[in-house]
Amino acid sequence: MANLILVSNRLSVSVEKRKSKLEFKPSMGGLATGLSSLGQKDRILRIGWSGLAVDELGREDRREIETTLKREYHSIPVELTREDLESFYYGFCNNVIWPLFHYFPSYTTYDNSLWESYRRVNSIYLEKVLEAAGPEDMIWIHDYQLMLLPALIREKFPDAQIGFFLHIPFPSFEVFRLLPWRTEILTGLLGADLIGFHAYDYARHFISSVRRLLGVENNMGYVRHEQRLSRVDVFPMGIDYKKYSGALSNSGVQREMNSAARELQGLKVILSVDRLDYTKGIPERLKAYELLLENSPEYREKVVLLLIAVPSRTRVRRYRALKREIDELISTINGKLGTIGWVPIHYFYRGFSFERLSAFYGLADVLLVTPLRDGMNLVAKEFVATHRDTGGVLILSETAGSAREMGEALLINPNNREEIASALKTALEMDEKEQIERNAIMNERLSRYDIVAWTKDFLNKLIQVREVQEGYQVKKLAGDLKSELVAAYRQAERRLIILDYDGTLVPIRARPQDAAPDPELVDLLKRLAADPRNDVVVASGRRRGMMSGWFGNMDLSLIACHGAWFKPKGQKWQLIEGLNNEWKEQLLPIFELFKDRTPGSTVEEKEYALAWHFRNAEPELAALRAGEFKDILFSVTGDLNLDVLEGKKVLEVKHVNVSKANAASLWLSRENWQFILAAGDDSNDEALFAQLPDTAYSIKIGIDIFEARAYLESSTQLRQLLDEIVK
Ligand code: ADQ
Repeated sequence: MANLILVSNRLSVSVEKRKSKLEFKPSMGGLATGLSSLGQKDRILRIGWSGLAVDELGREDRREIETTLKREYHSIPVELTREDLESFYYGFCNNVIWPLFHYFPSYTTYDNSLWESYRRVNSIYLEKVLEAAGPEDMIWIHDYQLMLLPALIREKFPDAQIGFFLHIPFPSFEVFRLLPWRTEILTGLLGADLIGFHAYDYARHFISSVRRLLGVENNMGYVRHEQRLSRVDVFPMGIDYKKYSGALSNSGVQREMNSAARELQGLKVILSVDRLDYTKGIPERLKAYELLLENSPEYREKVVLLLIAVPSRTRVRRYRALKREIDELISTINGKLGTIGWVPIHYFYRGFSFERLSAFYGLADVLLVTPLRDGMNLVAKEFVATHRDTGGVLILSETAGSAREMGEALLINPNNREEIASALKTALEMDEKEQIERNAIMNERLSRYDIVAWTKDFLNKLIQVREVQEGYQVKKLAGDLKSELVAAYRQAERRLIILDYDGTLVPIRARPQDAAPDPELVDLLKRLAADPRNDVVVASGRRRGMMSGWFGNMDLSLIACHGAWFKPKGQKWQLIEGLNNEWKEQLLPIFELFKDRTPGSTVEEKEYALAWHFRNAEPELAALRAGEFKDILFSVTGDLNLDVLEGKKVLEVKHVNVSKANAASLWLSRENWQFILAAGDDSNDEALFAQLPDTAYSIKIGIDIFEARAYLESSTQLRQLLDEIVK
């Protein structure tokens, strides 16, 4: 097995210096549990920052850190200076990406020097990866601090298996586009074979940004960029389920619970646990609690809010300001509503051990999780797992990733104070049986897709992507298959060559009239046609007039209008039998309607077909309308002997007898060809490929092949092939 290399901003062990002595503090986070389930411990290596600025350490300390981390924790430290941390971590990561990706554009600073630092530090991580990894290793990169790293590694190790997981939301295109360095970030991420997100919406936003900014389409979650296939998929992170679901029977947890319960004196407990961050909606939560106590005085002296905030990013001004705001709000509420025997809010500004935190989970009647945005939120999952067999109500913001999997929680809009207050009331009064039922359903889900399943799922998908990529590699027209084709061509006395035009012999253009054959193509076709053993058919959806204009003076056969018209070489145009046009009158108004509703799209009336082109329309809108239009077309064309054809950014309706496959069959049945080659780029061509004999060479331009025997990546590659055989 190759090694698995895990790269993240921080290592799972953090190093601190106390009284000139180094202390190593491993944190058993969820991911560590997931990885330990894989076994193969000594094949897993971690790369990340240790927690200390390298320029604030002596040479001895640096050496000790490096050797201890390597020996005891299988970890390699990335050395960052104080300046790197200021501009990269506090600067770009936490003042640019973090606020923007959590929909706080007004908190975002667009400073080019911070971006330069982000690029530089990603390269420092790259150096460590190159020192530690071999070209065949599996590399799993975590989170928003390292979004350029996948492409940087790819450049050095083209064959490495690289996975990337984003732990925070990926924002909608309208927000992401604000970033001056948006294209570089997308390109950086697309260096990975697999890009994972917590929720479907984040994956959708990423794909939409890739489409709009790089012009790259996705096909069932696969994105092709610079001849590489990457997969985009959803992996909602799970928790260490065994640990939390068994917490209440853990003796350490029980001890903590007993001592805390004594102090709480029978009050109903509302719990709130987060890092102190503006995305978590803590002030809004406090105000909602205040509203509950004001509107429903009967809860005074009956409930208590335990607010746990873990210090976070305390060097950033905004976080210090938020801390002041929270401190003040708590004193105001406690001062206004408290009594001698009762403090409404107990506030803890520190981290807790697993035992203490689980004791709070276990004691709480309600967990109040109201982030304004949160990639996932594991606290919500940990609480529900702790209450596997007991009551306890989760109130959860609908803008947290975990809300997608926890529909049995009381879901709230975190900006709606009244709604949160009323959810609190519902929670405090909810029948215990109902609480247990809701928790049981959520527990079933949490137990199935826990951190172990999550880790395995991600790594398995990473392996699968490789298989899909290799599958495509096999089907690429290269190596033996290509030599076989060239040899077969040379030996054959009678050859049939059927070539689609747009997207096959020339690249697709925004305006169809711009795609006239260039002198090189004219020369190539003439040379092919000049060999008396060849019958070269150019088969297109274009009109007869245009085809005659472009190719009339060459010794070619032609098929026009997707097969409505055909012209064997040296003869006149002929019409396929059994066509009629009566249906057009009925369908034209629907085509016009969709043209008007989709700015930038056009309707083309052909002799025996109608086409709606949406290449120049706004892509999202066009995709939406195309779906709608297809539905309508399929329902109205069913009994009219019509076919709906989906091309590249075009929907076309034509009589069933009009098809390239149908027209080409006239050539196929005419004689016993010793060599057949057909090339095309869309589903229309695939229908033609399907009816060719097995010995024929059918070539799709583009990787989305179904019937074709092989593919080439571009019209340039096809032209090179034709040039080679005709030489
Ligand atoms: P966070 O923003 O840190 O993580 P979250 O998912 O809630 O948020 O994880 C917090 C973790 O810290 C939990 O496992 C919890 O047990 C622990 N924790 C919280 N308070 C604690 C305390 N007082 N003492 C000790 N431990 C405490 C980012 C994203 C999230 C995403 C995670 C994982 O912002 O959206 O869910 O990564 O991908």
